[in-house]
Amino acid sequence: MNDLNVNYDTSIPNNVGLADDKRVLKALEQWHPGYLDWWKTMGPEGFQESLVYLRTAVGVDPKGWAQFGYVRMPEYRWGVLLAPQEEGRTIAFGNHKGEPVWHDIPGEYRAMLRRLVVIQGDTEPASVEQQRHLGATAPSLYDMRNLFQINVEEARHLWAMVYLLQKYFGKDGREESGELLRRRSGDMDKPRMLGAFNEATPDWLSFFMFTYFTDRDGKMQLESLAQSGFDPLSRTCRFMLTEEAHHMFVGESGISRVVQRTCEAMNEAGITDPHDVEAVRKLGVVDLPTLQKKANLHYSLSLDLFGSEISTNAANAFSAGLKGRYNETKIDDDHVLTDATYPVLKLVDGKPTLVDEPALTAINMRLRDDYTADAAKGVERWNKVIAKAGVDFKLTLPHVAFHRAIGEFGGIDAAPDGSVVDGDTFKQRHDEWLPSRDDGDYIHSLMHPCHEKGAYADWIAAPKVPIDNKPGDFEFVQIAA
Ligand code: BYC
Ligand code: FE
Ligand code: FE
Repeated sequence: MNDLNVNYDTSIPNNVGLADDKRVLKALEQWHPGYLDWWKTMGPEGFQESLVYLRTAVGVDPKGWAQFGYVRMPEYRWGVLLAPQEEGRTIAFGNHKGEPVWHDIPGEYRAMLRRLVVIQGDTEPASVEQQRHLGATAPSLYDMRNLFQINVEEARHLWAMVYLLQKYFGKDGREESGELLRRRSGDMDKPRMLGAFNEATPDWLSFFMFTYFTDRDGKMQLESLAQSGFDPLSRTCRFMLTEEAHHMFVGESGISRVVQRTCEAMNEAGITDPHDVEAVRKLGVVDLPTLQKKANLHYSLSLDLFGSEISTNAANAFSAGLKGRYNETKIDDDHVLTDATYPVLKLVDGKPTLVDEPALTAINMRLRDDYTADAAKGVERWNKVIAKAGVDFKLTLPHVAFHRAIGEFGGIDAAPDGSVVDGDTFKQRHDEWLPSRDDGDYIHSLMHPCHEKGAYADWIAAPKVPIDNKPGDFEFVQIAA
């Protein structure tokens, strides 16, 4: 079978030869009804009967894998898609560097791999649960389509991890696949595994910030797992990354459109002080200081997803050849890191200070640094929109010590500039640094649905880049009565 094409003849579309792999096909078919149940109860609220203009993967060739068409979400063909196998691929890092990649689970690393796959799998349905209420307040049909596209793809990412669990982890894998459908974002008793995935996504600003900042953690983690010596994991992550690009685009362009609309409204009204929040809010747009606070929140929550700066888990996964660094093969070093060091930001005498640490245990720190550099680029593009409009304001990323729950700065309070403050000061200034209840109420007041073809809510500009070359007034969702 040509693994560039997806086989749609089996009940589960795939390019992994499921038709000839009866055991795994059966296991997935048994898991499927529970999955659909989850989708119907925890997936997008409403709109399940609506026709959504979605892309579906028909191949894994980066040049032409997508086909667009109207689909009812529960009928979306979730499938198992792996990037094509690379002949002769070898492990690029760690103690097995240079050895051929594994096509089956290396027994000694089974537990470590299972943990990585389960954590990755857990985030995917969590994000769908977090976003399930947003359809009702979509600022346009275009935005609603993007939301649902992301939701079906995150759900497909769950399939991707469940395939690995079912194929390679036997009974444990079956149990973990069931648990992935049982945990719930934000649930007191059965929460999702990582912090950020139990937070609310209460409005569309949070949605855009989440897809910009948190999906970008997804990108970095998937890039690291794409380096894996366990080839099926590497191949599945490589295909997931092609979908991830759109998620981050939705976030970046979403915020950019909000910024643009705000600046336009300010200019039309002759408001020159972006900090005059009251005046800007009278225009029915999102004031830039509130946008900054939303960014502070979602960036800091996302930083926690990198784990502790110093981590033996990360060192072990690296040495085992299971999880590499971002762009591992392009890094100019020995890829084993026995003697190398890496500068880690630590709290020294009450101040964040760079300290050289063994590079092996600093793998999480390095990935977080790469993430920050990547995240900063979009912020610069937002600032260009602001500058072009002649508004005197700059969005910034807060210091990594700000508002952290995990790692070196988890136990302290810091201001957005990284200076350590006492708990009372943090409480007093909380509403300057993070979205306040008042900010939440105001944003909530803007969240009215805009479901007419080609129309956009007043607080967001129309998009510049179309989807599938369709014009802005295309009926991206045919809403069922
Ligand atoms: N919340 O050694 P440590 C995505 C736990 S997003 C709660 O410092 P390690 C997506 C940790 O589990 C990408 N707990 O960290 C985005 C450990 O507990 P145990 C998801 C946390 O293991 C948008 C203990 O603290 N993929 O795809 O080096 C929409 C000590 O851990 C947190 C992955 O994350 C936290 N934030 O690194 C949809 C990749 N952080 O085991 C999808 C797989 C740490 O001692 N996961 N802990 O009980 C990993 O590579 C690693 O597990 C982590 C943590 C990077 C998450
Ligand atoms: Fe994902
Ligand atoms: Fe994503």
